[in-house]
Amino acid sequence: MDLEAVCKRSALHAKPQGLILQYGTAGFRTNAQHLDHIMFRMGLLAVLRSKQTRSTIGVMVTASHNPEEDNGVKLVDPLGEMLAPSWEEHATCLASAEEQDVRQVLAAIVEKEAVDLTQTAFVVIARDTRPSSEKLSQSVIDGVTVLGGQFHDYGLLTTPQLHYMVYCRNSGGRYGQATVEGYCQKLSKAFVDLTNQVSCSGDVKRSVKVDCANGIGALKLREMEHYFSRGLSVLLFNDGTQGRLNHLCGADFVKSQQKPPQGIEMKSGERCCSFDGDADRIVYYYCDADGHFHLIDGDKIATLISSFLKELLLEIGESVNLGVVQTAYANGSSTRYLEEVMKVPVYCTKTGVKHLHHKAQEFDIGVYFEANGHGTALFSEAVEVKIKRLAQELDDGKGKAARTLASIIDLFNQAAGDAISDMLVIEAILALKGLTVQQWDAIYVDLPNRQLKVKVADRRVISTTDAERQAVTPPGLQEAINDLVKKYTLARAFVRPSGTEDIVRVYAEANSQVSWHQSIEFESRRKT
Ligand code: 16G
Ligand code: ZN
Repeated sequence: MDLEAVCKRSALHAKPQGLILQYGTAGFRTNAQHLDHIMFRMGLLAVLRSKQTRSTIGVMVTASHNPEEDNGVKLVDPLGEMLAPSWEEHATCLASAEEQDVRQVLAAIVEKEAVDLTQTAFVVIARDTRPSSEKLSQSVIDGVTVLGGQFHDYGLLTTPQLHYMVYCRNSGGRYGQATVEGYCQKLSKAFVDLTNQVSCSGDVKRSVKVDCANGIGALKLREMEHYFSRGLSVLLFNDGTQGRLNHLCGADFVKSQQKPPQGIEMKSGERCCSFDGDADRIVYYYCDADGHFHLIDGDKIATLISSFLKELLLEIGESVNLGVVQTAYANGSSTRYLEEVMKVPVYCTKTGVKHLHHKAQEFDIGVYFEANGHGTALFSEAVEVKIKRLAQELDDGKGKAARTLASIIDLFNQAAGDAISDMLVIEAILALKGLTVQQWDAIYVDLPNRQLKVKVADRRVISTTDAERQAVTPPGLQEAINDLVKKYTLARAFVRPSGTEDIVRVYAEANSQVSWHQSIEFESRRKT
């Protein structure tokens, strides 16, 4: 490692004095103007991680659903997963080091992680459509090359596409071809195989309206739609030709505001969905005949998917351990429906994809979704091999179910939650089951809920346990929440510090939106 050269080059990507940023839930994120040094240093770190794991490492330049002027970066580990927690700490240390300390911090990481510097390194890079992304990804490349790493720049990709490329490269082609074409072909073949099973009794072609948040999702759907257009037509809105990225549109806007995005025309009963800015989240919605808006979030997506998988497994007659992973934000109705009606075990983890992904890996089939629409399904290698064998061997009803399941397995992006892949899975399941969007929505009724952001002086005074559902500190907080919650039926509430913003998030749900005071008033009026 030529530290002299590294330091010289680092000075060209100088860190603003005193600026401290943390590798948060989804990497570094802030205003794009403050990120040049972070990008360069993440290029350096990716090389070290690649040497240590002897694998290809990914670097994605994006700030997902955040405003257009922001940007961010995250590293992708060998199996397409989020960076390991110990390396998140190294990332924070390296990013916070003053210029003169960079050399020392690098050396410390090499020593602590026993990085063999003689190993070769390979890094793949991609970026979203933000105006700042291209220059920032050049800074990543600068960091990679100064440490002697080799790289491939994919240019514009969705975040889950980059995760997919990393996984493909490190699985020796077993998972798929590490090209955009390989990705499009794998998913489209699976989708067309599935939708070909649906009887074509003069059916009008299925279609879905997609709000692309003015981001990369539009470009990538356009690139791919001709591969599957026989089975589905996608009508793109907010495709980036006019509006600003994530502005009044996209999955995060729709989920948090519980209203349709601007720029989409909705007719009653039409299926619509929204991606976020880097296309790793999706939510569905529709308007009913009275013009009321209905949101179908990650919880209902997880329910549709896990119910379908469970039905297929029953038909095939294989006993496979299937579990669903959620976070504290999952609507209580979804958890109850999965546990009590579907008899599927449900687990709760902390917020952040890495926690859900990790838990889901413990099952033969693990379905995980955050209520905000990030999620996928993971299949153990043993299950995948078994199902694909049964799909070839069996010729009866069981064989048909096995072939359906085999295609569904191929349709999921098992490296990360992926709006495009999830959309195709959902569209295939709805088509195969002959469900309308209203019928899907009617599986269960969401408990009314609210989520608020509260600005506080220091959010770190709040610490939590039990997958963020209980506050440990400050003293008295949890007791106060308990006192309120016990006044209501099916009520739940929690408070946690955000991992991505300098705020505290407050969540509450109950079987009615009527407050305790209102209901007491109502009761006493009724009696008089
Ligand atoms: C990030 C996370 C997401 C989380 C959200 C809010 C990833 C890839 N994304 O978008 O999982 O729900 O932040 O987190 O991990 P927060 O409530 O801690 O701010
Ligand atoms: Zn995202």
